[in-house]
Amino acid sequence: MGDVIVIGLGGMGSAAAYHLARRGWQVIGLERFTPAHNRGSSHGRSRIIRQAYFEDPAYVPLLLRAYELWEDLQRTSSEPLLTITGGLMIGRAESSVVRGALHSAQMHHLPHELLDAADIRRRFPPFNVGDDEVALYEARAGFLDPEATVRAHLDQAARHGADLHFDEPVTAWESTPGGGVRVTTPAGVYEAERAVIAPGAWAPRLLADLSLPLTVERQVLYWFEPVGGREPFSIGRFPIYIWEDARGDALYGFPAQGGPPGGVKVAFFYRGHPTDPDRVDRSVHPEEIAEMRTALAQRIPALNGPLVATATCLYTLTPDHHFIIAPHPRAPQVIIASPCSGHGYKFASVIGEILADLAIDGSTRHSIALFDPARFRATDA
Ligand code: PYC
Repeated sequence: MGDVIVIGLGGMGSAAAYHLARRGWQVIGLERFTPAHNRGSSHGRSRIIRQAYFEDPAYVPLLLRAYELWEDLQRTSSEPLLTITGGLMIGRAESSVVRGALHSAQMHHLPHELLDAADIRRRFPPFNVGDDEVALYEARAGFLDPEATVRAHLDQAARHGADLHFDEPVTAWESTPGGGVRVTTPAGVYEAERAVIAPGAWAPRLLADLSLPLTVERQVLYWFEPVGGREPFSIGRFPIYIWEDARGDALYGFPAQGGPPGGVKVAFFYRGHPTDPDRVDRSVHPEEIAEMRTALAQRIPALNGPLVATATCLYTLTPDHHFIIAPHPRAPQVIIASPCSGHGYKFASVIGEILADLAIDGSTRHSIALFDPARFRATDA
């Protein structure tokens, strides 16, 4: 067994630290903030998980393994990590969410139902769908609690001997002449045989040598109190959903979760603005709230009640919205895992396993060809 430094202990890094430590490697974990903090991309109490993946059927085998690993992690935790609620991909029949989800469901023989507008209104009354809208319903969809899952991975990593450091930002890393890695923080210099770099929105800085075409965007999350009470939005009655409109814009949300901050969470998918991760405007502006209220008034009028909370979070986007997971092209002892482009959290458990495979063996049984940074070779000079 060897030693490995994991840079970034958010969704992906905490999972990698756990899988590496569980396989007997000496892990040093370095995180710039506190455990399960709210400054990056792994907070806000809920993240959708689903199998009929509209983005690309190649993600489905990874999702099936991610579910197994989340269920394993759940057995170690006293907090609820994964809640199955059912999920709807709503839009016109030709929308990318409906068409893509159906394609993945058919290709991978995933259980699903196709609902027309009348079915959607009857089964899920809060959705004010148009007559030309349909949905793919998937009973196995649900949500993960990102803060609780990060805590669970960190607890398990520590239980297997990982040495986890918080409030310790990495300022530089380099390969050593012996083929290892040297990592610098304000508190010291660390050396190990291997490293996993999972920096989320700090990837453009920590992976600057690769000139990856990445954009970091600020996104807004909203929690509204339903007008007629939460019952129609309760788990068991109301699913997770992604709802694409005729212009291709999407709204997504969750059932009422219980616990802070209260209300029912909803957000726009991919309606962010570029930002610097160290200078994010964390206040939410009246015009942003008005934009969400306009969407709710049209689509989910019963959710357009008092606004109880807002939060901002960060997406780190590639041009094609597929991930980057690979050995560093010029330092194969360093594994890079990032930008998950706003749809990666559900994969954190299996990405942790993949990162451990790559760090230890240099290869993985999982298919990760879609995530090769060489697809951006023109900019990877
Ligand atoms: O991956 O399902 C998802 C998702 C929805 C909104 C943001 N991510």
